[in-house]
Amino acid sequence: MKFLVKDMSCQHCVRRISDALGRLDGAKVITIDLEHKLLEVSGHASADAVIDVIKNAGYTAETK
Ligand SMILES: [Cu+2]
Repeated sequence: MKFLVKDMSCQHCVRRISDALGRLDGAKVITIDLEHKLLEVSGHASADAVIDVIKNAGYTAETK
């Protein structure tokens, strides 16, 4: 699954988002492309669950 996280702007954001997703069952971060604000996640977690976790971490994600 790929997501666009428009407000991910620095390594601090990357860290926060990957930490938050690390606590979501069934989600594994494959890549975080800070330059293009893209996030790739694998696993059985739903896109909605991933978006929720990112939202709770203080960011806005949409499927890409
Ligand atoms: Cu940041």
